[in-house]
Amino acid sequence: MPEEPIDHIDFEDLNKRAISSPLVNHIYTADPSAHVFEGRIYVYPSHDIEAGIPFDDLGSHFAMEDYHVLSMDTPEGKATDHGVALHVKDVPWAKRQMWAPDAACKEGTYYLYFPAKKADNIFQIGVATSKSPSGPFIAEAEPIQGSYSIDPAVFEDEGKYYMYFGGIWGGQLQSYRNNTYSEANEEPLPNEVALGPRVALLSNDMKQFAEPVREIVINDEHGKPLLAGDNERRFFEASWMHKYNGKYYFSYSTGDTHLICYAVGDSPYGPFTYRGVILNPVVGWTSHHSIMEFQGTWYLFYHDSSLSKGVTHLRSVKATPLTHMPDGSIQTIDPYRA
Ligand code: FUB
Repeated sequence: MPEEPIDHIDFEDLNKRAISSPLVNHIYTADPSAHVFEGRIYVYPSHDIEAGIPFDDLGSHFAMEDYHVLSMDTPEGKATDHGVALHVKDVPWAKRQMWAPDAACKEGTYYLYFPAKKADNIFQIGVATSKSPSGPFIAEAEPIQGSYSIDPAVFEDEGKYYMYFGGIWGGQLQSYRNNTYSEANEEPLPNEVALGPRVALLSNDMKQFAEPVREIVINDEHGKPLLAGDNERRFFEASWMHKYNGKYYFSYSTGDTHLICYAVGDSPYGPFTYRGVILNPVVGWTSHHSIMEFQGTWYLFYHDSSLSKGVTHLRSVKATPLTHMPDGSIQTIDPYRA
């Protein structure tokens, strides 16, 4: 993930034009996964730090070591930082890079899902549990069997829990075909079908996959799968799922074109049809979000690098209302006013 040139940005002006402010400014936070638990909003973000690791296209400078949980009464309310919820040193299998997490609740237990690199530098996804939505969380000794890549997002539908995941480039998804890793595997050519995000039903105990991982298909308006060279629409990372009016909305980041897009389908497994852009580019290379309903209003949680004046790996989590239009489309959000 390359650093973008930032010397042309007037941050004082940009912050005046920003449609929302960071939820917290005493730490850097990113990749917000927002949920309503016990009547309160809980946000599970990455905790960005300056680890002094040089930039590269694999995102090695995203060298996060722990997670903090934030909570608030309302999306506009003051956020409480509940402190360290899980540290990499307390995860037996993980060595580095605690990237975008998510959380779920089942029968009074809270599950924190997170990707991290193992000693062999390969990402897997782990789970940790707590009796409180704010943690602290206790990690399982091993990662989820059959998991790979990054950015888990867990979605509950009719009593079943599905995990969506995957990310190309630094997220390593391009190394997998049919759920098997090989360094020889590469991103498809521009005229070939793009790699799809992955999904698997979770087991009853929420700690394993209950079925083989499936690849999700995202089609264009003609029912043809999006191509790898369609950088403005193809999946890159940051899966999220929400349900609206009986339809399944799969949203994601396009990575190198910096958009949050969405695609709509009739099943949690897809296929999904591309529908448009939810969030235009933010300051910073990455874009990552979640979508949540609170007291009848829908919200987009997202991040940008405005607080750090454009440092791509020092981001801040924000929230803004999101509008579903009568035709089922989502109104595109500009993170900064003109
Ligand atoms: O925060 C590290 C990585 O950056 C996330 O896993 C990606 O989604 C991107 O936001």
